[in-house]
This record gives sequence, C-alpha cells and structure tokens, in this order.
Amino acid sequence: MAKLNLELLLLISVCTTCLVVQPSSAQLRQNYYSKICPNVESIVRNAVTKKFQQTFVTVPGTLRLFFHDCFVNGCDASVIVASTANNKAEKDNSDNLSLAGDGFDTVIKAKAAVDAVTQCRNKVSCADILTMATRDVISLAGGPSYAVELGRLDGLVSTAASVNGKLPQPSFNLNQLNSLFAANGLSQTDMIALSAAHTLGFSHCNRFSNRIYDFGRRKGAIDPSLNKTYATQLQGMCPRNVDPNVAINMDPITPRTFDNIYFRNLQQRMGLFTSDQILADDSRSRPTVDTWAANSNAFNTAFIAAITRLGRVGVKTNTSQGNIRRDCSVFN
Ligand code: HEM
Ligand SMILES: *[C@@H]1O[C@H](CO)[C@@H](O)[C@H](O)[C@H]1NC(C)=O
Ligand SMILES: *[C@@H]1O[C@H](CO)[C@@H](O)[C@H](O)[C@H]1NC(C)=O
Ligand SMILES: CC(=O)N[C@H]1CO[C@H](CO)[C@@H](O)[C@@H]1O
Repeated sequence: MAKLNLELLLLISVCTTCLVVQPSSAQLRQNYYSKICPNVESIVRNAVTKKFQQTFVTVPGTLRLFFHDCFVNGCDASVIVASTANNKAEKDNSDNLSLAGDGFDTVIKAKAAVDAVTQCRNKVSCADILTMATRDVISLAGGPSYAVELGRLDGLVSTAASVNGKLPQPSFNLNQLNSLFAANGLSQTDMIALSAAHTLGFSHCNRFSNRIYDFGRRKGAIDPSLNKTYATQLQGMCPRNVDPNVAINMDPITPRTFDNIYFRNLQQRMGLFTSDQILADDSRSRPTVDTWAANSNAFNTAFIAAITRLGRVGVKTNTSQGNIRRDCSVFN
C-alpha cells in the first residue's frame, strides 16, 4: 500500500514536470520580476504613457512591432536589433514596411526608464519590455488590460533573410492565414481576434491599391468584396500613382480606439485588406466575426487569450539561447 502510494506520488510528480516542461513557454510567468525589479510594470507603463502623450503612433507602432517580433524567430526582441556593416537585421527586410519608428522608440525609452533604477539595471529583457509596452498601449487606446507573462530572454540572432515567409500578406485567404498562424501555435480563433489589431493604425496605399484599381487586371474594376461607397472613399484618399508615403486609417470609423468596430466594419464590407475581409466572407470564420461584432466583452476575452498565446511564440528562457541586452538595438 505504502509502495503503491509512493509510486502514485512519483507518477504525479513526473507528470507535473512533463506539463511544466513541454511547452516552450513553460518558464514564463506573471510577476517574474517581483524580486528582481519589483516596480518594473509601473516604470514601463509610465514611460509608455509619456510617449503616448507625445504621439498616438506609439500605439499601433508598438502593437505591430510585437506581432512582427513574435512571428519572426519568436518573441525575443530580435526585430529591434539594428543592422551593422556585417549583418542586415530583421528590421531591414522589405517586409518591415513602415514598422513605425515610434514603436522602436517606445521600447528604447521604457528600457532607459527601467535601467535608471539601480536594482533593475540590465535585469529586464527587451522582449519583456516590448510585451509590457504592448499591453500598455492597448489599454491606453481603450482596449482591455491584462496580466502579462514574463521571463523571456533577448535573442542572439536577427537577420533580414529570416523574415521571408514568416509574416502574413494582405492578399492572404483564410487557408493561408490559418496555416501561418497554426505554424505559430495559434488557432483560427486566435488569428481572428489578433487581426482586430487593425482597429488601429495606418496602411500605405500600395498595400491594398490592387483592390480599388484594375482588380484582377481588369481595367477600372473594383474588388467585388469591397463596399462600393468605401471603395470610392479609398480611391479619393489613394489616387492612382499616389505618393508612396501616403498612409490611411485602417479602421475608418474609430481609428484611435481599440474596439470591436473592426468586426462591424467587416460586416459592412469595409475590411481594408483581403486578409481582413475574408474573415467575414468565409463561412468558416464568419460566425466568430458576427459574435464579436455584437459582443465586445466576448471579443476582449478572446483577444487577451490570443495575445497571451502570441507572447509565448518561440520564447527563449535558456541562457544558451538568449541574454538580457544592455542596448535593445545592439547585441551585447
Ligand atoms: C492577419 C494577418 C495580417 C496581415 C496580412 C497584416 C498586414 C498588415 C499590413 C499590410 C499593414 C499596413 C502596413 C503599412 O502599409 O504601413 C498592417 C498594419 C498593422 N498591423 Fe497588421 N497584419 C496582420 C495581422 C496583424 C496582427 C496579428 C497584429 C497585431 C496583433 C497587427 C497589427 C498591425 C498594426 C497595429 C498595424 C498598423 C501599424 C501602424 O500604424 O504603424 N497586424 N498589417
Ligand atoms: C456599405 O457601407 C455603408 C456605410 O458606409 C452601409 O450602409 C452599407 O450597408 C454597406 N454595404 C454593404 C453591402 O455592406
Ligand atoms: C540549456 O541549453 C543547454 C544547451 O543546449 C542544455 O545543455 C541545457 O540542459 C539547457 N538547460 C535547461 C535548464 O534547459
Ligand atoms: C523602420 C525600419 O527599420 N525601416 C527599414 C525597413 O526596410 C528598409 C529596407 O527594405 C529600410 O530602408 C528601412 O530603414
């Protein structure tokens, strides 16, 4: 009997270890810095708030930076590393299109604020600072707040070539979106929730001009999945041969608020990219769009779950794979 109990105990403890070790995210946890740098979350929030008061671009810039960081080589701040004479870094891949400088600057400023506290100096990773800053910009824009998991190390590699094929394209259909997100351990539901990040920020005209001019190479044709009124508005803001620097709001209704209007726009055929509109047009994803268009609490809950899972993608917690960068844009 005693032996059986011992075996049972062993079995349980072995299985608990399995559960803890299996996912690469296992070592991430809330309040990771509670002893190392107890006030880190408020230090970051204050720095992000200050930056937000200077420019709203802080919000979309930081949110998109986090997404790109996680999808290319894991959430390890590799996207922040600057290129050198010997290495063309991730951020200089052409797919970085308009990763707004303000997103990078937000992390650099928050890092400086953290490092200004002696106890915290070089103890908090750039990857975790980006994760906290992302949470903070979402709530500053009126979105939900949530507890973040921390404990990521900063990556040791960043190459422009590593970006190829890792990021979704605005022309993607549902299968392409699902397979890319699945490759990162994210479900279709997560993908739809995260796409709602396009409730904020800007797009350059060239990312969707194929939908409003000569669609399918037919002269004068407009993508039939696009709302006609909206298409006309888009043509007004993005004339043919427009200055490539012109960018427009992705959510034409509430461009500065993190909300579920994104899904209502899709119902009105006002998704800016094919990859947005397809979520309402494909019968496999439409029910989720309809649910969240009607219920912002349900959307917020799903978004928090999805962005938490996004934050676990490819994280490094073993010091053989990462470290804590002194300068987020330069390897130690
Ligand atoms: C689902 C597939 C996705 C596609 C195809 C996509 C594509 C794009 C494109 C083409 C732009 C415009 C870039 C420009 O012209 O400046 C953009 C902007 C943006 N994306 Fe996505 N994206 C996707 C998912 C996401 C996700 C998951 C997030 C974050 C969780 C995100 C956050 C943003 C933000 C915040 C902006 C605005 C950036 C700014 O204003 O600086 N996107 N996206
Ligand atoms: C197009 O958008 C307008 C609002 O701008 C809306 O009233 C109309 O129902 C939309 N059309 C379709 C087909 O969704
Ligand atoms: C860290 O990585 C090294 C080298 O791959 C490995 O030998 C070691 O067991 C790992 N440590 C932990 C705690 O996983
Ligand atoms: C913000 C940023 O790093 N932008 C770079 C994107 O990539 C192009 C080259 O493809 C660079 O010129 C930009 O500086």
